[in-house]
Amino acid sequence: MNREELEWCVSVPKVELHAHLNGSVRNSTLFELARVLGDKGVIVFSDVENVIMKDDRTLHEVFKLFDLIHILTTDHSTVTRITKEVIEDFAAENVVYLELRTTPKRNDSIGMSKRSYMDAVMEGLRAVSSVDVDYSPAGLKTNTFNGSTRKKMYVRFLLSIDRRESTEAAMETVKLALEMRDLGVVGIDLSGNPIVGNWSTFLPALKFAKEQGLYITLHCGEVPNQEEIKAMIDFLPHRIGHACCFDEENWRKLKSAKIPVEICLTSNIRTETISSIDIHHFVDLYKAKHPLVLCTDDSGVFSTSLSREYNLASSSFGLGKTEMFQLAEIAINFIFADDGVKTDLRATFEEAVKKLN
Ligand code: 6MZ
Repeated sequence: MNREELEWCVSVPKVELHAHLNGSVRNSTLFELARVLGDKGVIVFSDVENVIMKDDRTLHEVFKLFDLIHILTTDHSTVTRITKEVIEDFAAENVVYLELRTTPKRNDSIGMSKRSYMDAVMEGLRAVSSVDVDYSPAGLKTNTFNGSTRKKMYVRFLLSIDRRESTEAAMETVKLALEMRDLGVVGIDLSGNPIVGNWSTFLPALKFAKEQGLYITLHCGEVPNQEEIKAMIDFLPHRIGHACCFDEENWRKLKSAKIPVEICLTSNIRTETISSIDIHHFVDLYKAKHPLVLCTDDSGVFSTSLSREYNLASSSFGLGKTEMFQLAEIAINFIFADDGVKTDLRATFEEAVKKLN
């Protein structure tokens, strides 16, 4: 990776639309948490170390890792800590708008409800100190201190439904999202192990969410389940993630429906969902001018960053700086925030282009 080019990618303002909170935790934090639980005898530290340090994981192994990460990050104060760190990490590489997604978790043994999990997330957001964070749709809620001249970043939340969940649990998440709209929750994501669960289980909750005006993004086509992919496109979500294993017919449907695609290059290669970067569908979608946005997915688990994803796209697909900048800027069109935020972000990019030229 060319250092100068990577630095340029860092300096470009960026929009991150597909980042899972627990997948974006720093390795150093995971080790620290594992050491504490190891000392308490809850886990065996060396087992955790081996799993975290492993570089290539199949999609199946990734979900085993998430179960492990969830053991490490399980209590309220840790959820608060990782949220603060993850937002600050994105801010440090010039992400000016972040849609962070996470699965609200209920854990009766420690008195955690989906709501209290999200409250811990919100506390982490408010604790961010390296940038001013605007997280309210009305622009009223920020962590700004009087007279601050710090950089500003927008953060919005998507609540994820895990494919292991029941219809009732999915509905509870949607209701929570509606309850937390004033706190920056803008939509719902469907994620989790793609070979688990059925589309029909989640459909009632997703339909309700859409009717209530929440935005929807779906993990779609991480495995070649063409029937589910078709049903998902017919649902007309506002965006989809991945779109790796589409057959010709679904590919055609996606393109004609013009549903924006969140592209996660490193994730797709590491999980072997796509066998090699030169055959990645980014190229086809980009050439077809299909709406797409580069994202990290799980920057911790896949040891990447949004700047690295831009750098990878540039080096793999031969895109120059003008194209890369346009790719970053066009992502504004696909965010789930209001027009005021879009206008402000466009101004940020206009300022940046003057400095970069
Ligand atoms: C599907 C994924 C994912 O919600 O606990 N998740 N779901 N495909 C992927 N591609 C690799 N990467 C992450 O963050 C972790 C959760 O996000 C989903 C999984 O449900 C995982 O447990 P949160 O913050």
